[in-house]
Amino acid sequence: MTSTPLKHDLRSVAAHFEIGGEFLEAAPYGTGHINDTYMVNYGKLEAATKYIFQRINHSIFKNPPALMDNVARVTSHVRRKLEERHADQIARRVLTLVPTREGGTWHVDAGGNHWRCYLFIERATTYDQITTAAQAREAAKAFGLFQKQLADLPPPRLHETVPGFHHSRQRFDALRAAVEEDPCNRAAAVKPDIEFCLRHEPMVDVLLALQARGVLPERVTHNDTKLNNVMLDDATGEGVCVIDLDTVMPGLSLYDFGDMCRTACSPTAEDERDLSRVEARMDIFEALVRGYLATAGGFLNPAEKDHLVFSARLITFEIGIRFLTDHLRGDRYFKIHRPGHNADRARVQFKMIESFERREAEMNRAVKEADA
Ligand code: ADP
Ligand code: GN1
Ligand code: MG
Repeated sequence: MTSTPLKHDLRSVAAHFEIGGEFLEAAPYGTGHINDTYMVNYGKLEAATKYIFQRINHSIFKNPPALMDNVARVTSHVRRKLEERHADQIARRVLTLVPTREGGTWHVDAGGNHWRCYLFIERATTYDQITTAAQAREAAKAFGLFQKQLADLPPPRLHETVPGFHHSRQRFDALRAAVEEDPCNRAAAVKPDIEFCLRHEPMVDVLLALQARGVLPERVTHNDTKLNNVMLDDATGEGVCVIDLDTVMPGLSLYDFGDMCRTACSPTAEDERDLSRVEARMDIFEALVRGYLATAGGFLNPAEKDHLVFSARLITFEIGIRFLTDHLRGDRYFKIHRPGHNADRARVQFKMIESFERREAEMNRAVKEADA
């Protein structure tokens, strides 16, 4: 583990949680763009027990108690389902919140930061890029199963942890406002990217209009199904656990399917600088459709199935818009690791959209065949 001083004092945070044994060490973990995630080891080094600690990013999630209420309800519901069917290794199939010493699910430190702790899921890995169709199928199966497990979540409706999170019209309008204000004088340098967005504007209203007409139903969805939010079993490759539950809330099934395509279909990471490497892989798309329909096909309605291909373009567009907006606003939302990082990320999304557009007929065929 690293010896660089950490941004937070994990030893004192961890003391507030119901964990026995001796605190050994903590280190930053993962490549998420939003929260601060740490792996913390307890016990003896040769037989350490690992935990995941997370500081919830409260400038994005304005109501951490409501968010934690969602997470607790969702994880208990999924756990109950697993218990009912006598599933094996339940602690690896659903996130387990470790309680605080006061019996709550989060701790607020002196700086007003909200912390939570999960059991560490062993012998499984998250991938920023996937290499095989089997990985794509397993990931999509796991996200589809997650939607299915939550289809009968009892009321009340989950809290909207970020209002309008997938409201693509609002995301587009926010981009337009950022272009007009241009607070960091960056718009001129990304003119072709802005023009790309303006040309694609009509896309942003399509699913919202279908939802307003009652054609697409509201469901409980994950809303952030990028590939590194599902853990694949190291031994079997199975999509063993869906993680990063901060955005689980009411949404459209297509938001989840679209984001899987956005992150899995390109052979590159989402911030690749060599755009010639960015393209939509059809073997991966087919595997995503098959995996997703294997678990979600039973409850999706015909309109949802008819828009699977479109959702890949729309969600890729929406996230591209968000990266570009953040670049124009001075990188205040997504963590960046180099200048221009968000603009690079945006361009990968736009390149993917062009590739999805070229392959639309093939993609439609893949859905028809998988749904036959
Ligand atoms: P962010 O919202 O910042 O993306 P995540 O909840 O996705 O945060 O966590 C970041 C990374 O930490 C994940 O991609 C995963 O690799 C790892 N991780 C998160 N929770 C667990 C867990 N319970 N067990 C093992 N690894 C985890
Ligand atoms: C963020 O938290 P993380 O890194 O899994 C973002 C998603 C974006 C994604 C782009 C709460 O996901 O919406 O699609 O980055 N999460 C939030 O990589 O905004
Ligand atoms: Mg994540």
